[in-house]
Amino acid sequence: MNAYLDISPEVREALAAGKPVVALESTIISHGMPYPKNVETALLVEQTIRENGAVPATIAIIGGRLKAGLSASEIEYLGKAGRGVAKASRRDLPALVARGADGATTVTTTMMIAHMAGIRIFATGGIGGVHRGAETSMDISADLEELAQTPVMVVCAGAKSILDLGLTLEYLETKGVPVIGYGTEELPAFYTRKSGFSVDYRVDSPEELAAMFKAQREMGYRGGMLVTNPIPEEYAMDKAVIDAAIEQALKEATEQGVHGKETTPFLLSRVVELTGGDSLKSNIQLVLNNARLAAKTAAALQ
Ligand code: PSU
Ligand code: MN
Repeated sequence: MNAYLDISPEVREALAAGKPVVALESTIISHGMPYPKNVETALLVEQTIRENGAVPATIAIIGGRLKAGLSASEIEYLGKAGRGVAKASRRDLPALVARGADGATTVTTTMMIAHMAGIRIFATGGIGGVHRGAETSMDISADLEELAQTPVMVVCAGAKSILDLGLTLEYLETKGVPVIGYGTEELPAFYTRKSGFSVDYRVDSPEELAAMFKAQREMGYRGGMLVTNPIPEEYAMDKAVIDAAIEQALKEATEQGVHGKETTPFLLSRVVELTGGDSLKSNIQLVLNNARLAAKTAAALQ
């Protein structure tokens, strides 16, 4: 057992009993949505996981401890602190742990800690990827490398077009990460159901997702699997509206010289502001939709 890891009693019992468990990230709470909607959403996502037959394990770093399974007051704390909590990627864990600090886990570190705890499925909103202009900035999210090396299934709503979606798919192909479309042949673009890019395989049931993941594991693959689940039609945004907000946010980021780990949180919060909260409603609904699919797939895997 990892000396730095705390698994909550509920999650520990579920894992020991072979019950389905779904991991959830905390960067989406501290950096991805404004308070108090972030806390309400995080708790609603946990409830949705339970209603669909699995146990939620929200992941974060608190006081230097790697946590799998948070209490409601820990979620409230992370949501209220917002951007005051460090965004923790793979390179940050040694410093945060040694210093006894707090950290909001990204897709990367949530996969790492889920795997340490023995959790195989993780639901979130969107993943990081290859940024637009990466051919000069070299800004490529560590999420892609983590998918290549950590055996966790990540259920998301695709990726936002703040990224270069074509290059993101090329990178995943090079790294051998299967990209699955749930009920679609097309990669969803987070706020919208379509991106113009194809996924590798279309799957139409949680059972088939579980079978693919099981085959990947039993063949001894090192890496994970990316499941992209389109936002429900009724909550999808108008493509022209969201594209305009993203272009504006990208322009401001360039003008203000935003770079490094600040780029993604800056773009996400500007898009929310520029769409006057509409994008936040879509964001919440797509996360709930992913939580349902992840819980059913975790149950199918047991
Ligand atoms: N994309 C989203 N919502 C998010 C993130 C990305 O649509 O909340 C967060 C996730 O935690 C993801 C991280 O792992 O941002 C990626 O950051 P970066 O691009 O700096 O790797
Ligand atoms: Mn980056």
